[in-house]
Amino acid sequence: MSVSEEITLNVETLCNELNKHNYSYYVLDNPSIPDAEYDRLLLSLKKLETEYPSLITPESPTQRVGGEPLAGFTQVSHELPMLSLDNAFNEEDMIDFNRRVADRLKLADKDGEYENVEYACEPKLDGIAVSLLYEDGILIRGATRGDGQTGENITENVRTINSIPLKLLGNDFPKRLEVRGEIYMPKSAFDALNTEAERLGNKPFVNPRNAAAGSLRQLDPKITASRNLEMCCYSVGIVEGGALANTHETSLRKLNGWGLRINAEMQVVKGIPGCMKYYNFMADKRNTLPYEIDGIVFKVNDLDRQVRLGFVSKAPRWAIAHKFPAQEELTKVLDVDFQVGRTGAVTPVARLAPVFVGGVTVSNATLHNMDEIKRLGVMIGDAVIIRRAGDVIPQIVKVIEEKRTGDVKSILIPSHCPVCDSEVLQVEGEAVARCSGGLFCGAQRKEAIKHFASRKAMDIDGLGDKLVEALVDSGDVETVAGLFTLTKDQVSGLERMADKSAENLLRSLENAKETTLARFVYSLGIREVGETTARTLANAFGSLANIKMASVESLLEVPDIGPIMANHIVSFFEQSHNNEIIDQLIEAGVHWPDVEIDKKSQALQGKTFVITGTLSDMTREEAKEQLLALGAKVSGSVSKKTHCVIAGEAAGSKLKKAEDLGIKVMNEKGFITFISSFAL
Ligand code: 5U1
Repeated sequence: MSVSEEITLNVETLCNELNKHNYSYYVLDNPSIPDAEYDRLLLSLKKLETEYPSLITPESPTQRVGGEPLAGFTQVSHELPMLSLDNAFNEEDMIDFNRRVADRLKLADKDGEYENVEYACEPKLDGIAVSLLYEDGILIRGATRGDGQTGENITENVRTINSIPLKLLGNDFPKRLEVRGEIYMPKSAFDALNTEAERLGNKPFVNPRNAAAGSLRQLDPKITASRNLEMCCYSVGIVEGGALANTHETSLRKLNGWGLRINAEMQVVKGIPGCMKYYNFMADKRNTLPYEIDGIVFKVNDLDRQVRLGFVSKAPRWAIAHKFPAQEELTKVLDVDFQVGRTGAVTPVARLAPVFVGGVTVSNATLHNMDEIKRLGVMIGDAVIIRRAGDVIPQIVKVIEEKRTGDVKSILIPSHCPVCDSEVLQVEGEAVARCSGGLFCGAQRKEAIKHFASRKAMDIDGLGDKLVEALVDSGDVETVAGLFTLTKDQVSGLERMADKSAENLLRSLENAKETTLARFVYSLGIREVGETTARTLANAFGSLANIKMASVESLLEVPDIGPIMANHIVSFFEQSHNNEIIDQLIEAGVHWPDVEIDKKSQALQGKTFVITGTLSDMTREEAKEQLLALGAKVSGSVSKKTHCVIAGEAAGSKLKKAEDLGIKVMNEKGFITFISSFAL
């Protein structure tokens, strides 16, 4: 049956329209239509293609995942070698690099001063380098870098990556265009993949880079398709039958216009001062980015200059990667101790041979629980890779089994608490083992008091961890209520406690007596009840008496409270010793106003806000309090789920992301007006 021109046109129009929406969604992070509408268009295209299979083209959005798994990967010979980068590890290396560039370009004036060379800079993604070849705008081949000369043909797999266009947009692209960049796994996709691996009892991936590599080297493209990989382009190889631009930056912007993703953090700076400023800025931002980076790449921006500089060995003279301090290092497990937490959880902690990682010297790493020890297969004496990213506590990510000698020891959970000698129990179905000593256990008592005194709980100024430990060890304080019967003599009798500090502590204790219901509930340390849940409980029930009386059923009616939490809350208030301590606290003068249960506390229920930049009339914490009081959620990062961003002075990437995603933005003045409207 010959297909009418009208139908052919319909199919073409649908393909083009869907490809444009893909671009808005996956490359620009700025969806142009609702998901449901996209699905409807895709369905229409699928229907037409099923009816008229001759109209199916390889670049149709229905054709991202092909047919059968491959038998193996064929080799690809790169027409132009895929270069690697030289590394710089400090400012001195960067100064040397800049001097080499300036000398070769003969930029020094008669006094030997250099002009400030323009550099394009962007994060160095921790992924897999790949090449994409487009002919007449159609993706015809994807290949790994391999050794730079020969890589593997991974066309079927790259086709499944949504941020890689199967067909370029527009019509001013070169006839043959080879685009190079990094395929990577975003942190969120990595976390989801490992959570699923754990659920299925499979071995998790060590880091997003390994996960991306493993996902790309799948013979079955359907598996690659399920891994949520992304691609970011950073250079070109073959350019025939058309031109790019005069600078690296504008060339990348052209690629972006043709539908390819480039890094939103790219900037052009001048000289080493500009490079170092950018490097430090990104080092601070590194852990908030949605992907892993291991340094910054600086490239001479002027493309003529790049040609004049050329390359040596396998690396260009016009580019350098300034690496961040490694976040993973090799070390040895010297021993394992067991710590007892506030809820009695007995946590194994690895004592490590000290190692410099992520910018600090690390000698301990939590092992979480016995399941984690089993999962890692770690033993005392093992060589391990440890990872410390930002402020996250160091983790052991992998045991290097090849380095294991005969001299290793198994890690066994103690049968009795290392602090109070009570039995350690493992509750069926729970990964955590717990000391059964309850408040009899000195460790649990100390942790409960530290939590009670902490800033988001009763906020007792001057009552730090060391002081709590001293007060419990001396026997002056046994429970949180005991804090309020402390005398000046007792406090000043402690080692290194001056009279003045003792007076200050007693004053802080007096001040802390005036609190809020939410803080008080949080300070009790009920399992699973964090700061936000405590606030939710206070807003939903209004008084401590109501919370105490609440049944599991009524708790379950409160948003965000699930069955586990509800059971913990009910059983906490069923225990007479908890009620005795609450009574003692109230008797000692701890008090709070009840909360009026009204619609106000639910006004922003289900809405997520992000606060960014500097506010002048209030702190960000105060703005957060106001939003939480109205039932809103306050998040640290902007996503498609964010309802509104409150942007103060000098708001940066979060504001930009909100604007890119089309999310509502309020300045501080607007926010004050908005919040005041709920006070009526
Ligand atoms: N951001 C970025 N990563 N990266 C890696 N740019 C960049 N350039 C590279 C490599 C290997 O090579 C250039 C020589 C094109």
